[in-house]
Amino acid sequence: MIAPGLNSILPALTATIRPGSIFGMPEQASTIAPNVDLIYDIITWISLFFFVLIVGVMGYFMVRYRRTTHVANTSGPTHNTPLEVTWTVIPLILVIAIFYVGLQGYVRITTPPENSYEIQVTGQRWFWTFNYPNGASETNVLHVPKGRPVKLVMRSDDVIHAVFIPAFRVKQDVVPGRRTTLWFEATRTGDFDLFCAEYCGTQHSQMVGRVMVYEPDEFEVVIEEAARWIDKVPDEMLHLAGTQFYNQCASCHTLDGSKLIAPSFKETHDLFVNGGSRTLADGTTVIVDEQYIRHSILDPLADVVDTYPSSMPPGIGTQLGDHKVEAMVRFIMRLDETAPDGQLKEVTRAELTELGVEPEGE
Ligand code: HEC
Ligand SMILES: [Cu+2]
Repeated sequence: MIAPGLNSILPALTATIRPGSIFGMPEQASTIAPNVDLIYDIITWISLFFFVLIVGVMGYFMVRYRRTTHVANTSGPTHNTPLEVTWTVIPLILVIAIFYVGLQGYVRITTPPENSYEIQVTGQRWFWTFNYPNGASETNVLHVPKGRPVKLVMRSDDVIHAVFIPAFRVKQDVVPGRRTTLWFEATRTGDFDLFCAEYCGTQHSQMVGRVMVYEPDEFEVVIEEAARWIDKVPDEMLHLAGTQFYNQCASCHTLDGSKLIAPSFKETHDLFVNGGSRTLADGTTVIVDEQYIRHSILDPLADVVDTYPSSMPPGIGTQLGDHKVEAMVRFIMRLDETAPDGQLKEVTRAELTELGVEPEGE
């Protein structure tokens, strides 16, 4: 009777026991992921086993020893040495085993291999910047090679953030005034989620990125391209290149005139076009010209617009570098082209580097 039932249950059970698929874990895409899942599964199974055992026995005793008229009321046993030794020693062995496996995993997760590829990560409200050894800088997109250890060296420019890549089973706080590291080795190419896992303000839930994993040779190409594409944009297209960096400003500056914590770029643009001026926090007035816009990006703490907080990240201009700052200045000056009707114009990097080239034979 029992055998056929077991025959169908067991394969189903072993299929779910396979690390990664049980208890709703996401796909496994790093070398550490199977180990993390294994220890998680083991602990959960042990917990489930004892939960069923203890609650089952409790339920049984409740019924078996319920208060009836036929049972004599005697005082219960006070002591049982073999039983007490058993329920102490078995959990002790289990807990020591879990600690041992957990410690091993912890040491592995916190010790990046010597030959790791290093990427600098900056967390800011509310986006991620990834800087590569070759000078490439990407916002919210982390490119990594498959099959090579990658070490993230992370810092925050404002509050505490945390990098969390579920498919890699890694998570690490990013703390102001401190450098934290995190490493992983991706085992599959593809495109995975990256979340900020520390509540960091009103738009915390928007602070999401992607991890793109490539074959090593493809990675080299992608990263070269990421470092050089802006230099290939023809001068007359530079304002459109700004569309690629606007996501670094989007949490504070809108394009359609609505107010977040900073003036909308539409407002700045309109002032620029009409030769308008701004009253600053120190009471002085300044014409909104190209110079003013550039200065506002390069030195956010100077020229603070009246009634606004001076909360623009001070390092943002340095991080962008001259070429991209120039792109942003023109992006704002020509907002009617870069964001017509308050909608960011959709252009790809490939288009930007080819748009300016005259079609051959015409
Ligand atoms: C964390 C919020 C925040 C981010 C991100 C941010 N800014 Fe600002 N920005 C402000 C605030 C607040 C002001 C107004 C106070 C001041 O002038 O410093 C401002 C002012 C400005 C001004 C002057 C606008 C005017 O109308 O006078 C410019 C230009 C500007 N920012 C450009 C940028 C660019 C370009 C980016 C992205 C690369 C950016 N900002 C990212 C908060 C931000
Ligand atoms: Cu965050």
